[in-house]
Amino acid sequence: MCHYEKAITRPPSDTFAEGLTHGLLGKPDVALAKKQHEAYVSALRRCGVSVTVLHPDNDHPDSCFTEDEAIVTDRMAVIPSMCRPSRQGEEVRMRPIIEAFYQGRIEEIRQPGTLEGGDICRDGNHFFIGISSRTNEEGARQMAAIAEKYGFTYDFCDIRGIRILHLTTGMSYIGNNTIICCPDFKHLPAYKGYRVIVTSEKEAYAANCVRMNDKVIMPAGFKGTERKLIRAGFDVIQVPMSEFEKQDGGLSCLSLRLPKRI
Ligand code: CIR
Repeated sequence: MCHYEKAITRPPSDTFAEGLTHGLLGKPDVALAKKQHEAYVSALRRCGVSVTVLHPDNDHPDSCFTEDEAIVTDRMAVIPSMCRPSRQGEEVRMRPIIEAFYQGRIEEIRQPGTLEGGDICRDGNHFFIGISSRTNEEGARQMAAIAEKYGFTYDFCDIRGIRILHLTTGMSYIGNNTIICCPDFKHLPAYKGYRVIVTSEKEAYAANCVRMNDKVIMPAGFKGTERKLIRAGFDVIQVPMSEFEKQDGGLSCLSLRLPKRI
């Protein structure tokens, strides 16, 4: 499991409630979202990570979901090609921040490819590349070629037809050869050889969590999943996520996590 040293986050802006959402959970409370974001940053710091907190971006209501704005590894970073018009431009603002860390080792996904960072999950040397309503086949192919160029392996995970936004909405790699996923993802062929923890349908939201050094950060309020993680030997920290869930965002979506040795 790689060690993480830094994370990049951006708090929700005053326009947060205008972001994209399926809308079934109601309007988010922006003030509460800002508080929950502070708790999230504290949780990352508790894991020994130095956290950069960027200025909120009122022009992009979904810009607190920084995971979608870049793919960062120990070898290179990839600037994605955002699919939805209201999110286009977020990756442009993130680029110089990433460039400061990667000094030239930057690749990009080009149109007609689309790819959002939330469709990328990584286990060390191996990428799971989601093909979804946001990441098209061309974007996924470009990402696979970049992965190979830097010595990574990959599997495609086609989640079209499953009503889940991004790959990481429904799965996380949490170290110790273990994947946690929602019931809809439990038969993905790419999971062969992994230990798989499946959440209940009711707790599907908790399949999005983050392994940060020796801890797993998960959303608060999912008792069954918490028990499963503890039983599997993980040390769990919980963070309230209700206002981000209303905007279809999971816990991993709120940060870019930079491994040591970049
Ligand atoms: C969107 O629909 O783009 C945002 N409201 C939520 C993005 C969540 N990001 C993620 O799953 N990686």
